[in-house]
Amino acid sequence: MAYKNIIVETEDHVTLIKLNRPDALNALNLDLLGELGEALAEAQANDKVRCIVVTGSEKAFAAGADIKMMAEKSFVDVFTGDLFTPEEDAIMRIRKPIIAAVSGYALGGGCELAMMCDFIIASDTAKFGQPEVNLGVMAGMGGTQRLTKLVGRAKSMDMNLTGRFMDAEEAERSGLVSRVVPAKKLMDEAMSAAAKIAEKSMVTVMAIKETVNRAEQLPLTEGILFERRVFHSLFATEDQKEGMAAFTEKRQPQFRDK
Ligand code: CO8
Repeated sequence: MAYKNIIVETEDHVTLIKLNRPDALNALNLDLLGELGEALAEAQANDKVRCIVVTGSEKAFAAGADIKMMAEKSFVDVFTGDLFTPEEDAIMRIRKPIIAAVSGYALGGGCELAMMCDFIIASDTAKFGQPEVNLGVMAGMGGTQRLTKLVGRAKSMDMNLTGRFMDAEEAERSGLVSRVVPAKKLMDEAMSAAAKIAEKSMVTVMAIKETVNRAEQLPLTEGILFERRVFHSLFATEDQKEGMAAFTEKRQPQFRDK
């Protein structure tokens, strides 16, 4: 598939999707988000792909939703057109793991897109923010919800109400990102994390993603029960037999996604 706003490469079981609107700091318009959704769906459908990495440029992961695209829209336009709902749904439907590799600005919809991924690896130049308040609007794709779950109410309120940016060090300390690495090492780190995931059983990996995501939705006892039942169900797989046999035989497991 030929894309205009993203660059997609698949190698060694990992699909790398690079947001590519350099003149607009990767601002998210409907064309870009549509292409992103298609590329993710292709990666989901391709049996060879075992992990996905989404990244931007050195200067910007994405500087937000495209302000120029939104500027003239009315309430009726965005409400009846359900702006960004199908695009968000397309991302959240993906069951394979998605890593966000963030360098530079991840603002507004850019920060929200990073948070829709399963975890964020940031370069030491990364800057996260929900500056929509400066535009007379507010976050619209998770910036008041996912961010609050990740960094807590105080920091989320601070970021959403003042529009201030959070640097990579604060983002790691606050639980928004899983690791921070020097800018030059960002892609190596993200691709090697993806390669590590790609070595595992895809059945197990997808079960883990689904179960961790339940933690945000369910009360603890229900979440623990869901986890226990999924754990039990993995004993129906050949990969469980292989993984445990490999451990006792002191060799590397050969998972077959069965
Ligand atoms: N939308 C459209 N164009 C943008 C955006 C954007 N969000 N951000 C940057 N650009 C464009 C600039 O207009 C400029 O283009 P041009 O040269 O044609 O004027 C080009 O990118 C380079 O930008 P700057 O010259 O401003 O670069 P600087 O290095 O001086 O500044 C900043 C970088 C600080 C990132 C600055 O560009 C900025 O503040 N950008 C806007 C950040 C922002 O407010 N983001 C929130 C947008 S609203 C939003 O995300 C709503 C989310 C809800 C739904 C999400 C769905 C995905």
